[in-house]
Amino acid sequence: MNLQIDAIRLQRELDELAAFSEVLSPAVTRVVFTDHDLQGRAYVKRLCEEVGLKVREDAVGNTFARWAGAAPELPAVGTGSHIDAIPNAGMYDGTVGVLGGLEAIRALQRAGYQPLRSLELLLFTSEEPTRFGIGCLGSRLLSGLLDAAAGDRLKGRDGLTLNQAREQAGFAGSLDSVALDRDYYSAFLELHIEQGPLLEQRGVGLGVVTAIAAPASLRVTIEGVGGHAGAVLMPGRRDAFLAGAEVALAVEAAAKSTGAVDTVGTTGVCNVFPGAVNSVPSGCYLEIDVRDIDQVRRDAVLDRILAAAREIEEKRKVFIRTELINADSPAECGPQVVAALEESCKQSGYAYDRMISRAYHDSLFMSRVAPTAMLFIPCRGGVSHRPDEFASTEDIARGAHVLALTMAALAGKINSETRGA
Ligand code: HGY
Ligand code: MN
Ligand code: MN
Repeated sequence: MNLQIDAIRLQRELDELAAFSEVLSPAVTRVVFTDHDLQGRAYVKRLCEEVGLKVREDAVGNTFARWAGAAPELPAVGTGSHIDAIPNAGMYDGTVGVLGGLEAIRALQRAGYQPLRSLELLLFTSEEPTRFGIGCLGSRLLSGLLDAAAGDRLKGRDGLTLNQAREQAGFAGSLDSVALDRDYYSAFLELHIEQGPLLEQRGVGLGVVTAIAAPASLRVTIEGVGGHAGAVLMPGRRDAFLAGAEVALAVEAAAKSTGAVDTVGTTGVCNVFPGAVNSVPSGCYLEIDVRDIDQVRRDAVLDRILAAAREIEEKRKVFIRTELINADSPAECGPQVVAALEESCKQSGYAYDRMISRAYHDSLFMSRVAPTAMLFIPCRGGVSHRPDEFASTEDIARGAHVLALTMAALAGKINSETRGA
C-alpha cells in the first residue's frame, strides 16, 4: 500500500487548532465547553466532514467521526484523543492523537485502502481535570465508570454543574446514554506525545505503550483562624496556609518514601483565603495528584498523606477536610493491539521501545471496554503541560504512519494491497 502521510498539512492543522486558545501562542489554554473548545471542536468536525466521515456527538460531547467499512455491523477500530488543554499548556498534548488520527484515516483513503471494519476517530470530552476536577470525564462515561449522577454532582469553579455546562454548550440528552457497548470497538489506539524524556534520551522515534499508570486525586480544604497580620501574635496562630504547606510537603515525602521511581505526588493547586498580604490565612484549598504504575504502592502513599493530614490538624489546631476525587486502577494494554503496533513499526523499519505511560490518558478508560494500546512520539526535553511543549513534524508524521498501518491491519481489508487480518 502506498501510504503517504501529508506531514505539511498535518502540521498546518495542528497550528490552526492551536489558535483556538484563551492565551496567545505558543501557549494554549482550551478548557472544556469554553468558546475556544467549541471552536476547536467545530474545526475538527469540519475537517472530518470534508473527507466524508460521518460525525456524531454524544450527550457529553464525545465526538465520533466514522469511515464505514464493508462490514459496518462488525465492531469498529477506533482511534482518538482530546483537544482540551490545561491553562498555559502546549499545542501537542492530545491534538496529535486527534489530527494525527484523522490524517492516518485520510492517508488510508488516498492509498485506496478499503476497510472491512469501520474506522472511527474519537475526540474525547474533557480529558483534563481543569474544569470539573476529574480527568478523562468523557472516557469515564464511555466506559461506564462514571455514573450519570455526576452531571449534577460535578461542578466547575464558575458554579455551573456538568449538566448545566454541557447543555449550555449544546450537548443534551441523558448521560446514561453515553456508555459504549462492550463490543463497540474491536480495538482502540491512541497516538500521543510521550510527556516524558525517555524516547528523546534514547534517540528512539516511537514508543509502544504496554501499561498506563494509575492516577488518584485528593481535594484538601483547611479551616484555620484568620486575623490581622500585625495584631495576631505568633504563639497560638492557626494559620490555614501553613497547615496546607505542611500537607504539601507531606505529599512530597510520601511519594519519595516508596523509593520507587514510578511513584509521583504533586500539589498542583493551592488557593489561600482571604489572600491578602496583611491577613493571616483562615482558609487553604489544595488539589493533590498521586500516581504510580503499582496501585498498592499508590494507595499506600494516599494513606500516608491522610495520616499526615490528621497529625497536622492536631498539631496546628486547624480543621482539615479531605475528599478522594478518584483513585483509578492502572491499565494493561491489549496484547494483540500492542503486537499490531510493533508489527507496523517493524514493517516500516522504525525503531521503537516498549514503555509505560506515567501520564494518564483516555486510553486508561478505553482499556476497560476494548483491547487498547498507545503509540508515543518523543517530545522535546520531555516537556509537556507548558507552552514550550514541542514535537517535530517528522516525529508526528511517523506516528501517524504507524497508526494508519496498524488501524488497517486491525480493521481488515477488502482489497489485496493491505496487510491485515
Ligand atoms: O495529567 C495527565 O496525565 C494528562 O495529561 N491529563
Ligand atoms: Mn494533559
Ligand atoms: Mn493528553
